[in-house]
Amino acid sequence: MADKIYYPNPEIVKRSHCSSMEQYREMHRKSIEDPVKFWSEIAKQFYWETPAIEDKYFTYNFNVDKGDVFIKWMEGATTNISFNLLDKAVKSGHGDKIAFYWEGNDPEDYSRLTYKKLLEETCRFANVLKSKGITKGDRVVIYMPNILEQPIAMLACTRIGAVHSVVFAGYSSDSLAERILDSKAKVLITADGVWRGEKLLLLKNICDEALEKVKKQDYQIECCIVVSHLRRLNNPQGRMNGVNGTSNGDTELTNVSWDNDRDVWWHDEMEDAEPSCYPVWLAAEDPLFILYTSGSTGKPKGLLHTTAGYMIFAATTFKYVFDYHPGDVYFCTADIGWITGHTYVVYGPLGCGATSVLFEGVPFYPDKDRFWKIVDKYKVTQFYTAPTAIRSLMKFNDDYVTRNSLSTLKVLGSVGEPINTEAWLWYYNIVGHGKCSISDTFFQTETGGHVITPLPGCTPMKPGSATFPFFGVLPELLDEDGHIVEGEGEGYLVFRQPWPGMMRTLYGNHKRFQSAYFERFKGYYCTGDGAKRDADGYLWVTGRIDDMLNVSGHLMSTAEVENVLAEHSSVAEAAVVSKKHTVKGECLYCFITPSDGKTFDEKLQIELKKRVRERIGAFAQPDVIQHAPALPKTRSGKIMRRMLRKIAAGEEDVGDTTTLADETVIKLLLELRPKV
Ligand code: 6R9
Repeated sequence: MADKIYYPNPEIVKRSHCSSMEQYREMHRKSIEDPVKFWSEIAKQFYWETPAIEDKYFTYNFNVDKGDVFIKWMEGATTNISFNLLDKAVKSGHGDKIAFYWEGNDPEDYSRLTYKKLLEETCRFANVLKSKGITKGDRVVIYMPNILEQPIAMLACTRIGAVHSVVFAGYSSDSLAERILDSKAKVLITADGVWRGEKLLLLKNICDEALEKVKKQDYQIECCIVVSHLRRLNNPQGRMNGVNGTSNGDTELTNVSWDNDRDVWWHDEMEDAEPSCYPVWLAAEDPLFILYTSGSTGKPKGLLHTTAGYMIFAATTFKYVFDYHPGDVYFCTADIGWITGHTYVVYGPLGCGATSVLFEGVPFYPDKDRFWKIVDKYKVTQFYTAPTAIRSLMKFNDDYVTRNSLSTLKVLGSVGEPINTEAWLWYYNIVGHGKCSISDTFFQTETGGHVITPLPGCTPMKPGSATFPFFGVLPELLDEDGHIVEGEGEGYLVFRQPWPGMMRTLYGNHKRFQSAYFERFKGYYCTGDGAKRDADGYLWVTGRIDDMLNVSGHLMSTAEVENVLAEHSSVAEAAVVSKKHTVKGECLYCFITPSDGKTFDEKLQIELKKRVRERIGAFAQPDVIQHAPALPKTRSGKIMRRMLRKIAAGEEDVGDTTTLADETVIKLLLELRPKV
C-alpha cells in the first residue's frame, strides 16, 4: 500500500462543502446516530406533496432470522422526482440554465438543453407514454445511446410513475430479450443507431432481433418508440447509414426495418404532444427503476430502486463527493445504461440543478485526447471516469493531455474497480496537474450511490484507497465466521444499516434478494467485495470475492459466460476464470472441454468468442480460450477454480491438489497452456 498521503489543495478546501476531517467525522457521526434527523434536514430542500410520518421516517430489518428483509425511508411522504429536478429549477428562475451539453461522437455534432426545455420535453414524452397506455407501475425498457432523449425518456417515466428499466446499449439482443421478459415491459424505447468511434451500431435492428426472441417466449411488447438519431447528425459520415453506404439526407433511414403495428418514430409522436403534464405524486417507496446487474448464478438480477430515498441520496452524494457549486460544469463519461450513469449523469446532477456534459462517443475518437478536448471546450470543473479508461489513455504520450489546458478542473472522480497506484498518480499529476482532488468512489448498482469515498475538500488521499464511508453508511469488515475485524485487517465488506439510496428488492424475487445479499452474514448487507483497513483506518476495496469478474468496469459472472460457452455443440464443459489485464483490469480466461474430448481448433475458438459477444455483449469477449481435455474437480464434482486461476495467471504451482479426483489433470492443463 502506498503510504504517501496527498492533501487537498487549499483552493479546493476553501470553497468546499465539507472542509475538514473534523467536520466530516461530526457529520458522519450524526448521520449514523440519528439518521432520521440527518436526512430529514436534507429532505427539506425537496418538494413533498405530503410529508413523511415522523415516527415512520426510517424502518428496516437486515436480519433474515427476524423476518423478511425490508428497507423503508420516509413512509407517508409523496413526491415526484421530475418535479423536484425540473419544475423546481424553472420556478426558481433557473429555467435558462443549461442542464446538459450534448457532445456527439463526432466533434461537429453537439447541442444543449436548458432546464426549461428539458421540462417541456419530459412532459411531452410523458404524454406520449400516456397515449400508449402507460400508467403508474408499468415498466418501460430503454435501450439507447448517450443522447438527450435518454434522460428525457427516464424523466418522463418518473413524471407518470412508470418504472424505467434501462438496458445498456452494448448488450446483445439475447440480453435485451431476457431483460424485457423479466420485467414484462410494455414499451421499448430505442434509437435507429449510434456511432461509437468509427463503428456504427444499428440499435433498432438489435431491438428487432430481441423482440423476435421475446415473441417466441409468448410475450409481446405493445410499442417500440424509435429516435431517428443518425439522420440528424451534422457530420455527413454520421448521416450515412453505413450499411449500403447511401446518405439519407433528411429522409428516414431506408433500411431500418419497421413493424407498422408496433413501431413509431419519436419525432412523429412528439410533434403534437402537449408540453405540460401534471406530475403523478408517488409514495416514497414506489418503484423508480429497475437496473439489471450480473448475478453469480448467471441469471441477471433486476435491482429495484425506489423514489424518495434514491432521490435525496443521489443529490447529496453528488453535492459532497464532487463538491458541486453553482456555476460548475460537470462531466461524467459513463454510459447512462450503468448505475453510474443513472445516479451521476441523470439524477444526482439534476437534483442539484447542475450543468453536465453528456458524451456519446469514445475516448479515442477522433483522437486520443477527446476527453481533454471536451474538458477544455466546456470548461469542465469535475471530471468522472473509470480506471480502465485512465489506464488505456496513459499508454499514450502525455502530450495528448498536456497540449490541452485542463486548468478549470478541480475534482477528478474514479469508479468501477480499484484504481492502481500508477493510474492514480498519472490521473493526479498529468490530468490534474497535482492540484485536483481525486474521488475514488466505491459503490454498486445495489448501493444506488457512493458509499465509500473521499470528499474533495477534506479527505487526505492515499492512491488506491476509497478511504471512508459516506454519510449514513456504516461499513464493517467480517472474517469467514462473521466476526467483526477491528482495526487493521482484511475481510468481507458489509454494511450494518441501510442508507436512503440502497436497493429495496430484486424485481419479482424477494427471496433471491435475501439469499444473495443477507444470508451469508446475518444482520448485514454483504457487498460481495473484499476490503482491507490500514493502520490509519483507510478502507481499500480489493475486489470481488464471489464468482464475479470485473472487465473494464463491467461486472459479469463466470456462470453466465460458462452457460453461453457450454451451449455450443462442440463443448462438453466450460470453466471461466479471471486473469489480470493491464488495461481492462481483468479479462476472461476460458477452459474448454470439447465434446469429443479432442477437437479443439482455431475455428472453435473464434466461434466461441463470437458467441459470447453475440449472447452477452462485446465487452464480455474472452481473451483466452484454452483446451482442457478435463477440468480439475473434487471428488464431489466441484470445479476447483482457484487452481484454474493460477494456471491462467501463468503460475506453475497451483497449490494443494490432493482433494482432486484426478491430480494428473493439472499437469495436462499446464502443458496445454497457450503462450500469451
Ligand atoms: C458503480 C459500479 C460494482 C462493483 C463493486 C466493486 C467494483 C466499483 C469501485 C470498485 C474498488 C472502487 N467497484 N467501484 N472497486 N474501488 N472505487 O461500478 O457498479 O457495475 O454494480 O459494480 O464494482 O467490485 O462490487 P457495478
